Amino acid sequence: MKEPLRITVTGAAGQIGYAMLFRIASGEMLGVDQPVTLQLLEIPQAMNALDGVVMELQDCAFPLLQRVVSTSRPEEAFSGADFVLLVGARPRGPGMERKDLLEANGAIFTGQGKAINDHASKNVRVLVVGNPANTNCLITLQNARDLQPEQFSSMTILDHNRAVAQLAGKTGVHVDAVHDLAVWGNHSSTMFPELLSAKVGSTPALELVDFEWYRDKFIPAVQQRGAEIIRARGSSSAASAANAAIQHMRLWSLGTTTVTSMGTVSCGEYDITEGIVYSFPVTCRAGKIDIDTSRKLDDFCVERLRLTEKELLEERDAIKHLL
Ligand code: NAX
Repeated sequence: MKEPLRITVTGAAGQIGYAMLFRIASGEMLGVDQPVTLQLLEIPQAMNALDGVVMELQDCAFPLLQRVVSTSRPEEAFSGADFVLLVGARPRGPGMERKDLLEANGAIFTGQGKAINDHASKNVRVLVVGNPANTNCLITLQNARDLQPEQFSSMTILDHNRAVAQLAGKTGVHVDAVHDLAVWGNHSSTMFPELLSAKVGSTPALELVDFEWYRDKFIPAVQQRGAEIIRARGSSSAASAANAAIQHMRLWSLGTTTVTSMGTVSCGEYDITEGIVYSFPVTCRAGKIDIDTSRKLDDFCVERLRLTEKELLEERDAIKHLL
């Protein structure tokens, strides 16, 4: 039997948390031979709801689940953590400007970055899901001074999966046939789902779809998919987001077989400003995220890459006092 690994989930009583914890405990994230301890963080007002979630976890009698810790104290939640999923965040309230949202979340992720630095395993891997995810990730890694920036990533695999599904639907193939697609930049309406390198089977995607569909239908559909789900469901995507977070951590720790998309700190790849957290095409091996630097980009792509970079630079400017 392997030693249990400690997995921290923040916002554990929220809707993504609820869709995620049972799958992690059943082995879908780290494998069916890997015992886990769940360390769940919530704000004090949500501890009652979290107690209910813990009871349900107990009632599943999961063979891999060694222990569940539920707490509102970050130092306890991050203690010895091997994997951290930062899901809890302040939602945008009525009349709240983007700047206010950045500020409110800035305070949360500053504190959590410091607590991760001081209490988690030195080899911890941290995924930021809570929005604005890229900039929250930047704040977290900047406040975890003793850890490496490569230990932090933000989630865009949900956007990647949405793009794969749209292209597969349009070309009438199963999602398995779509390869080498990538989502670039910010997890926001400026993200750029790119098809120039994408293939359907062995055929370049842009030989199968019109450029007008790509520009005017596909890109906006992926960018606006979250809002479309809110309109239909009355609340934001939860099961697909939880699925993406589990997939992100599994690929990061166990490795990829094809290119996917993850937010990671830029070292100037594709001339993207160094130090910001930007979604790139990536592969993972031996627990490391490697940016695929081999892509050819045309003017259309470069313009889109710049647009979403500009938004991230504005976000960074708005919270620069926290870095
Ligand atoms: P919910 O509002 O259902 O749950 C959030 C939970 O976080 C709540 O239970 C709340 O009490 C808790 N929380 C708030 N502040 C906290 C803190 N300081 N420490 C610990 N817990 C705290 O939201 P949910 O639908 O679960 O979404 C969570 C976050 O994911 C949101 O920020 C959302 O915008 C973001 N998303 C990100 C996605 C991505 O692709 N990166 C997609 C899905 C999702 O929209």
